[in-house]
Amino acid sequence: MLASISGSDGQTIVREQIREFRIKENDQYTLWNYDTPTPYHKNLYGSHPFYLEHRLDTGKSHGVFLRNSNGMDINTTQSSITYQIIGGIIDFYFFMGPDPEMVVSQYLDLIGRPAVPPYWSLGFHQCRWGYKDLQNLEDVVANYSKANIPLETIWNDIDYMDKFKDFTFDPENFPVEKMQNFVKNLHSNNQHYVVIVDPGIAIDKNYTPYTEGLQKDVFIKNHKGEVFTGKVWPGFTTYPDFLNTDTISWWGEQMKKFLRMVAIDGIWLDMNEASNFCDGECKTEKDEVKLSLDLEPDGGMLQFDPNNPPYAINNQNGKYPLNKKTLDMDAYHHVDNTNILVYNTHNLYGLTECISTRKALLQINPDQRPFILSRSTFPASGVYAAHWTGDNHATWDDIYVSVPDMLNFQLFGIPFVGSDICGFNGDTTEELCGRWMALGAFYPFSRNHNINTGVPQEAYRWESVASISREMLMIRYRLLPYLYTQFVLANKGSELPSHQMATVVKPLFFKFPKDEYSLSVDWQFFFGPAVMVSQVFQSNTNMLKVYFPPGKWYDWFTQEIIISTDKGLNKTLSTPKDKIQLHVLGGNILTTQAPGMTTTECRKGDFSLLIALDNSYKADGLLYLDDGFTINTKSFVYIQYTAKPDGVGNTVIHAVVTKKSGKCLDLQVPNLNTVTVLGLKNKPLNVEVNGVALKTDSYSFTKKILKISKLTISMEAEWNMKIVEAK
Ligand code: MIG
Repeated sequence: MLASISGSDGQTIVREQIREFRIKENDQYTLWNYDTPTPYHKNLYGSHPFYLEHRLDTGKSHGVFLRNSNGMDINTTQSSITYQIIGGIIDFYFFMGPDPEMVVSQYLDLIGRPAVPPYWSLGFHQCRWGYKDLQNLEDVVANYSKANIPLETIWNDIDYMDKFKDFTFDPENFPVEKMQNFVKNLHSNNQHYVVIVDPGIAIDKNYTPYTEGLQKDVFIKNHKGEVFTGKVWPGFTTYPDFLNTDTISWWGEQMKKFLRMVAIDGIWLDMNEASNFCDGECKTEKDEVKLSLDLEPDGGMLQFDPNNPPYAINNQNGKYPLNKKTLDMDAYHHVDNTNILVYNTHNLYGLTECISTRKALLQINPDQRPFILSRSTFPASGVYAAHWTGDNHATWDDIYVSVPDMLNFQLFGIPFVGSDICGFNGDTTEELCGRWMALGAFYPFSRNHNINTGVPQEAYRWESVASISREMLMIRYRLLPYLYTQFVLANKGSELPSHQMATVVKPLFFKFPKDEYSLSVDWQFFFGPAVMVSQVFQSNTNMLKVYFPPGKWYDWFTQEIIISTDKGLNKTLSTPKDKIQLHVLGGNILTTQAPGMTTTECRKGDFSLLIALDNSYKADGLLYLDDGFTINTKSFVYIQYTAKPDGVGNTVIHAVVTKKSGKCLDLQVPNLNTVTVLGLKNKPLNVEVNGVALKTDSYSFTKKILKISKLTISMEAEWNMKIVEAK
């Protein structure tokens, strides 16, 4: 998986999928989807043969995509990239940008633009492996509520299943009737429920997903034409052949029965690399430890052992056989009377499972945006699913790498991404978990999750963590209209030529393509176009060095101005455990909404505008509103805000509203109640809205902050505001 960022002129620096922001020189990147706890510099869950190169001398970027799903090694030198591919087609695409956001947008126009998430899925999620019974789930939900920390969604890992079988509930610990009731209660509190589904289907003649699947012939075959057998959580399993249309309809049927049983809101797809506890086929316990299989070359199709082709890609830095912890490469799919070897499709397994799952969910609820979270990804996965970065560790190193991870996936067209907050493997600590909850409040996908053997790490477990979680999640919730707008813009892309967006969070250099230092920063990021997030990634530290690219900045909490000159500014700021650094970049208009404990409640809050003027006293911003759940809705409100000097010393704010109405907007759109203007040149004398002067008690001007409140401006009609300033 390659993303990339480049250093000085012409020199290509790209980075690997995970843990590294830039591709290094004289290095090797192996693309082969693999299930392993996030390692350093090894092939991982997804493959993205795409890189972006940025050149500082011109401030311009371009992108290169090799559309190929086979295994490959990519080698870099100071001046070249060499692809060593073990099969498939060689189709190269070049994206000319010229700015980084445009490169990504052009790439997404080719592979498919990311889905707009359902609004609720932007809320905070709690998960863990080890919620062992319904009571356990109920306690977690109640504890969140008691602690006054917003919880939008409670998740179940494999614990809910009956003997780890897909589409079942354990009759003892998660009885269906009680689960129905539980989910009904969640829904009446505007909360949600998501469960894990693994691709492996248990081999058991009393299990209908298996027997129906056999009957419909939907499973991948081994080289002898028998159903391929591997081993995962439920024991021996088959693997659905998601390239086959019969499989897609069988999977859809299973999903339909499952969701009729319990009204689950979203599906979490794990183990879809596809992961296998055996190396290739295994039919007995003994096979499980076998390293490589004694394979016959496949009748004329390949003149070599497909698990060990003549060129060995550097699988797991050890040139492991291709079937290591996955299927045999001579297993095959059946597509339109043709057999297609897993050798060629391996990297597509997770993607095709997402496509089938999205199709299934859309058949069940045709008008509703599905929510799917996938571990394995390939170009286009973002069209169907969100992504979490897998099994990280509860370490200071891993909270840091979650930032470059998340930024990489913006380049891959899967902007809805986040890492397991507080860390998956190992025992988290109060201090780390607090820092992580604060950072994770600004992940596009915000979920706390850990392994069953780790210490419990829900946000309410420590008072200090509870308190920072409350505060930071409330900021996230306040910013939901702004966050949601970025997802819509990424989805619409070139439909909005003047605002062609592709990412939801951004590396600093996306906004400052000519600033040298910005290019090196992989520890800070932009949440949307305007809010820069910087967090401490060390134990026992109260001070944080924050880099400010050139411009006018405002502290989110104090609204104090920070001016950074042409060279940029490194400033050390006091950042104790109950704080994170958030700075608004001048030149932006942000729409916020009074927050509540759920996203549903948040949608009822009054709107506010935060107008952060730049050095030339200008700012702009976009807002998109719709019902938040209807797929491809034609009913929306789209607002373009501008603020600028009027030429005679006043500031004029203008909202241009495009409204497509229908009955989709689910509630009365609340009014705009408050406008805050930061960075005015002169003292305001009076404020007019649509030509009518406001009463003087409806605004205040202290510390150069103009706060206008008690407004009742409709979000659905054009308006303007004039701030008459002292000359
Ligand atoms: O073999 O379902 O990445 O999030 O908790 C481990 C149990 C399987 C790996 C996932 C992780 C999940 C775990 N799964």
